[in-house]
Amino acid sequence: MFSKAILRRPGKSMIKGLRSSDLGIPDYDIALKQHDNYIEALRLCGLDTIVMEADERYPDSVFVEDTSLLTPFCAIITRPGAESRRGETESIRPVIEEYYKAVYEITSPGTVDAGDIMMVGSHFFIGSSERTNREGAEQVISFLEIHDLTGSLIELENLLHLKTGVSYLEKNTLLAAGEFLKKKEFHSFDIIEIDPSENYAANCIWVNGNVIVPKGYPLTRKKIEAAGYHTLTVDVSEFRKLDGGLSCLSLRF
Ligand code: CIR
Repeated sequence: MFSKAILRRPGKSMIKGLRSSDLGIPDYDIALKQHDNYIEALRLCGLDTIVMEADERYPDSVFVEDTSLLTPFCAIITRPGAESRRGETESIRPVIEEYYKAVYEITSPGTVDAGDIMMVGSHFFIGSSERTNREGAEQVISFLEIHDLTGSLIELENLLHLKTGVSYLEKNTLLAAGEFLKKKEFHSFDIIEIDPSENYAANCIWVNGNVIVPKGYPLTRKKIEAAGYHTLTVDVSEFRKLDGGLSCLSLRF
């Protein structure tokens, strides 16, 4: 169970955020409303929300998930793979230090975006991607092992981050799309398969028995409900334009 979430408000500079799609530039006012609704959904799931002010220096800083990995026993501040995002970690550190005694940090030449890390109980799957390199992943694993946690690497073929295509919904259940449907590492899980027309919805978040699903993906929502979960939906269309999903917008712990 989670009790808290850390978030950062989107800044006006988000319109200059990194993006690989042709979905257009996000509308800042709509993004703010969507962010309000996202915070509300987390609260409805029982979380206390710690909301940092926007940081206009970093257009992608609303995607706070990438800046740290929060586990039950320790926190790891990352070293984001994109040069333009490196400075985002500086202001997250004091917030995390309020809640964690054991805080580690990834150092050069390691790079890690925590959107590449999926927690499954005491094991952490780490996507090896354009943002997360082997050196960074090995540093993560060595910090986890200090606390009797484990980690393993998983190669990504096409996606930005591991959790762009797979989400753990507890109860040994994965929500998975595309390249993750056939990964040998995931054979022992019950898999809820994402219809290719709804690939974006592979990034959902489990929060205390509920699953938050992006608005506009009815097939996925139905499948998750059929698997016995209560769902909530939040529209995150403006964050999608920057390749961001539901998980990227908070650090839940
Ligand atoms: C980026 O390219 O870094 C941002 N525009 C999107 C980050 C999304 N984060 C995530 O999937 N964990």
